[in-house]
Amino acid sequence: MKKSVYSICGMCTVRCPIRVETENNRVTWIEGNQHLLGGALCAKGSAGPALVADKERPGQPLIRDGARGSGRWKKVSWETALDYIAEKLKKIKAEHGAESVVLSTRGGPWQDFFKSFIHAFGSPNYTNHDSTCGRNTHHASLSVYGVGRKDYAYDIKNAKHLILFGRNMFSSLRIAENLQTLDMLDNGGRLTYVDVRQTITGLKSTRFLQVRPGTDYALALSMIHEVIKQKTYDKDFLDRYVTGFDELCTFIEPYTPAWAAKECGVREQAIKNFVAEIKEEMPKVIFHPGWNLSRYKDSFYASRALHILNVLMGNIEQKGGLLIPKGPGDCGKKGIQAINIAKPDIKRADGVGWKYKHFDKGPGLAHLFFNAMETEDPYPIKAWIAMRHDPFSCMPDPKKQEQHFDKLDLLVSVDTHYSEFGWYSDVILPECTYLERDSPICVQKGPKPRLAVRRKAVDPETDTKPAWQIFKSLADRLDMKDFFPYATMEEYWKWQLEPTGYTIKDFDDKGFVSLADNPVLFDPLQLDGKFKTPSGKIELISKKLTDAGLPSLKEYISPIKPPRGMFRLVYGRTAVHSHGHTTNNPLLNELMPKNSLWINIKSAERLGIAHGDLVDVVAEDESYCGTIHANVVEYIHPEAVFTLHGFGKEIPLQTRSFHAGISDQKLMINKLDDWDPAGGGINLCEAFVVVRRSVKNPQRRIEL
Ligand SMILES: Nc1nc2c(c(=O)[nH]1)N[C@H]1C(S)=C(S)[C@@H](COP(=O)(O)OP(=O)(O)OC[C@H]3O[C@@H](n4cnc5c(=O)[nH]c(N)nc54)[C@H](O)[C@@H]3O)O[C@H]1N2
Ligand SMILES: Nc1nc2c(c(=O)[nH]1)N[C@H]1C(S)=C(S)[C@@H](COP(=O)(O)OP(=O)(O)OC[C@H]3O[C@@H](n4cnc5c(=O)[nH]c(N)nc54)[C@H](O)[C@@H]3O)O[C@H]1N2
Ligand code: SF4
Ligand SMILES: [Mo]
Repeated sequence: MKKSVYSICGMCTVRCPIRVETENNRVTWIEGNQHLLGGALCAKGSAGPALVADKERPGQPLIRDGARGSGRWKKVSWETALDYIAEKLKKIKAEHGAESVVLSTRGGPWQDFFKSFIHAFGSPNYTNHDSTCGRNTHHASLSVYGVGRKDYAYDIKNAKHLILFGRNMFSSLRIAENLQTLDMLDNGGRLTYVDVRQTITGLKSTRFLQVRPGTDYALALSMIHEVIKQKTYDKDFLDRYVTGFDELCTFIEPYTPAWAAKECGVREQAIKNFVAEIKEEMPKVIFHPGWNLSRYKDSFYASRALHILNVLMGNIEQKGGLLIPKGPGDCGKKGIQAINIAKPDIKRADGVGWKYKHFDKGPGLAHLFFNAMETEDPYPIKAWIAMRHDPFSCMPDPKKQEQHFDKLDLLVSVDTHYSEFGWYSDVILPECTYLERDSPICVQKGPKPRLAVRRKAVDPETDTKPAWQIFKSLADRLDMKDFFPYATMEEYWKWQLEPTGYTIKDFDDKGFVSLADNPVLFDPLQLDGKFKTPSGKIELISKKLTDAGLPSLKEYISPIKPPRGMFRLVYGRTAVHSHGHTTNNPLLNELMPKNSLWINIKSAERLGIAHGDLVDVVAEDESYCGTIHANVVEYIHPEAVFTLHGFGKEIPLQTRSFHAGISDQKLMINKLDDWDPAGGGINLCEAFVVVRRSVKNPQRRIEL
């Protein structure tokens, strides 16, 4: 029988709206929701059916039957696996307290559900992936506006100029954002792109600025300098909403375009021309504050500088600028209900909220739990449940992480795949794929907010279950029956929608319920109350930072040059993979089976490396060496080498991705402790590697 269902893509965490066609419980077609994306879908989204059909995924619960990481598993029933975990958790709770259990997930609209589970269990220790993703930019946003990074939407379509610092948006995709950017370019808008290497985004840009790695802060400071010098700022906006402008003017004095030109390796005139251009275009100018711009020691300050540039443009709540996302209340509608159990009043083990008061308490900082594991301060950590999170891929130095995790009594992975962490854990609970499950209704805020829902397209063929059912079944065994008092998702949806007057049937026509016919805009002259800083103003000098003993306007410090014979390792994404969890997807693996090492042509010549040669990439302490092909190019800065994240996996049951390419996180030795005290993020781009021509080259073998 043929069916068509609107749903939400789950191949990455962008969650695009989709329509899925099925026939006899098989997915036959997926496209982007015509009403929102005009049918557009990315390569990963199109590979959803291959995910469902992939037999190299766990098809039933597994309990470890050998040493951790040995790959020996016992296939068990759900009853056995859940009983096993519940017994262990009860024992841990009795002996060490509920707070010794950590639950990590991938953030996003459904995180409250998992947060509620761990809170109901009695632990405050919910965390997520973000300390290696957008935490620095999030904290930068909080420090300037008092609201987080997701509390602004970018009206790119109506902008005249979009400026991206390492936001490689045509590889690191969000389809809606890409469509808007293409529209902006078609309408004559400009795109300025800053990176250490040329990319697809750079190729589409109107100005590409190649910088020395780690010097974004210098470039942004010089832009602020020139903007102030050329009086390219909105004085009314500053007078109305902003504090600290005078301090900024004094601070910025030495950071001239001429200075930045030397520091970053760009032309002074290019910076001046750029500022002259935006003078004509403001306020329809958007400085993207970065997404994963959390990689150098000063990326938090670089992001703050980009936020400050937006403030100078006076672009908030302006067409073509930064829009405050609207929720149901802003459209005169009632919001949905969602389960949200409060955090128990216990100190977090990562120190966030008490030791580190300037960080957002929500998910804390995942890497700071390792310290608690090591020192048992403020208390021991005994169990870690990773739900849609792979700490070994997400955080650097997995070997070091293993040593920490070895101290724990229970490691659980709730995953659609064997993750690197799952392979090392004690129990794997396989979730069915996004095409095989329903998920709670969520609010998608924006100028035109809507309610959206993921609906099951096909039934799982293997013995896998949706996460909500897994956690409910676990909660029932832990005497937490009130945690999720619903037997089915339909029941929960009904409860969620109660205040709104809508029913789930209202989602049938388009896959979502629109809460506004036209974009809702606030009056830009009436933004008081929208900034949640201590003063209620946009704070260029943040009180929170000052209280934490941190500067708001930090002196620029030049990044160190790589030690002799070494390169700075930088990483990123490709349009055809999502981190590490699609590299074994049969279709996507065919498109890109492994990564390569981008290296500057001059550096390569010096090392006797030709394009296509195999090269060894060696970690600082030589504990990891991966061999891949060299991609010798002119357009990467000579101090850096670049590789794609998500490869070099070591799970034998995933035959396509097994040892294919190299792992960037395994090259990031001792980086778990290298994090930014102001932004909270791990400094992933502060690792150096040795590169040499490999003896595994076929020609070299013949010579030998
Ligand atoms: N296809 C696809 N799309 C994705 C994802 C995915 O896995 N696959 N993941 C999503 C997620 S979770 C995130 S966080 C975003 C991340 O999206 P982005 O924030 O756009 O980040 P990346 O793709 O990691 O890489 C950004 C670029 O930073 C450059 N870079 C390195 N050093 C410097 C520097 O010093 N200065 C500058 N200006 N640039 C530098 C790298 O060369 C790289 O091109 O992508 C999202 N979109
Ligand atoms: N060295 C290095 N480190 C990085 C990065 C990098 O580029 N280089 N990128 C950083 C960034 S930006 C991010 S966002 C993080 C990402 O880090 P993670 O969030 O850990 O990575 P993902 O691969 O997106 O997903 C984690 C796990 O979720 C599983 N999964 C996928 N779909 C589902 C599902 O529907 N249900 C369940 N239960 N599980 C599912 C995957 O199989 C995978 O094992 O890594 C960060 N760390
Ligand atoms: S960007 Fe691609 S993979 Fe990600 S949600 Fe959208 S369609 Fe799916
Ligand atoms: Mo991310």
